[in-house]
Amino acid sequence: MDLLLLNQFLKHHDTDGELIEVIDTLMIACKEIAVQLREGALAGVLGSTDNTNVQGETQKKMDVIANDVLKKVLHTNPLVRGMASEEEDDPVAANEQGRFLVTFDPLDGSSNIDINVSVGTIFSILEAPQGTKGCEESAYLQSGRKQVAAGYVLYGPSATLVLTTGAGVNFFTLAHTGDFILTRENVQVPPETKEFAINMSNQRHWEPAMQRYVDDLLLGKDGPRGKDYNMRWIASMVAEVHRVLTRGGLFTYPWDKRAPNKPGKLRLMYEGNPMSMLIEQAGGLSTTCYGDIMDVEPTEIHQRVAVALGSRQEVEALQEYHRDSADGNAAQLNR
Ligand code: P6P
Repeated sequence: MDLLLLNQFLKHHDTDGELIEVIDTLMIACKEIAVQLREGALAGVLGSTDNTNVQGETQKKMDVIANDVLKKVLHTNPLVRGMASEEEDDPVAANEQGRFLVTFDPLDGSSNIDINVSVGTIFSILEAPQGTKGCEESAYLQSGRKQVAAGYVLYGPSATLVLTTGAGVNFFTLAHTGDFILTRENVQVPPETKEFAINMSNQRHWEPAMQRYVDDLLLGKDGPRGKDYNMRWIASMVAEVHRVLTRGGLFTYPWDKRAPNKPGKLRLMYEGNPMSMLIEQAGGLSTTCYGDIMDVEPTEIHQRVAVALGSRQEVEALQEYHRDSADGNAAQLNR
């Protein structure tokens, strides 16, 4: 594989020039976030603030720093009309004539920062509808099928950009030179897996179909699935999805009865949709358990969604358990 810089790769693949400019701007912000994270305790960026965000979650110092960096840097690009962030109650207007809208989770998995476990910035890029303003929620309420690009920067042992512009998924590793360099091209999710990721402590809250599905995984080769499975749970969606893209697997955060009126915990616009575009572009599936996530028509910017994504054959098996199940629940609201 040629040593290709991000910009060279995108131009070589005839990516829309203005889209490349927005991706470049996002990477300026992510490189700054990576620097702050690397400094960690030395820069005094660990720990929490006294604030809670619109999600009702305590904001980590790095949540606020990452959000501020992304807002500041994206404002400098006239192509950005506005942005919606997990850390902002309302969308933020940037440049009135901008062509694009950007949604992001500035630092997914931030509960892991203080224990030095991988976190990441997840982003989704949409075209701004004619005549809308960057501060109008309605401008962002587009299904995942309308995304023109999606990706994340995983801040792990290496900082890695995983990106799709609708023509496959590619990995770019951040070099000491400050360049993102192509390190994996046209990534494909293996169709089969023996690895699943779910927070088992919620087992008693799941709908029966999910309980039956996981019970059968745990029966291993003696059960109906006929093979032994391994389990992972990092509590950082961006790290779980990276594992799934890298070696296959199934990641799920399903609906549960702790919040029966919410379809799930994860957010559609800046977690579910961008991750679903990546997974589908890499040959996997991404579902609410009752329908494709990217077919969900959003009604509010911070709405939540049940998520089950990864290796095609495993997601199809999970869907079978739900198809057979008569006991519906809030998750079915997002068929
Ligand atoms: P729990 C992180 O807060 C996050 O939004 C995802 O990145 C992660 O998969 C999930 O929540 C973890 O949730 O309930 O296991 O802490």
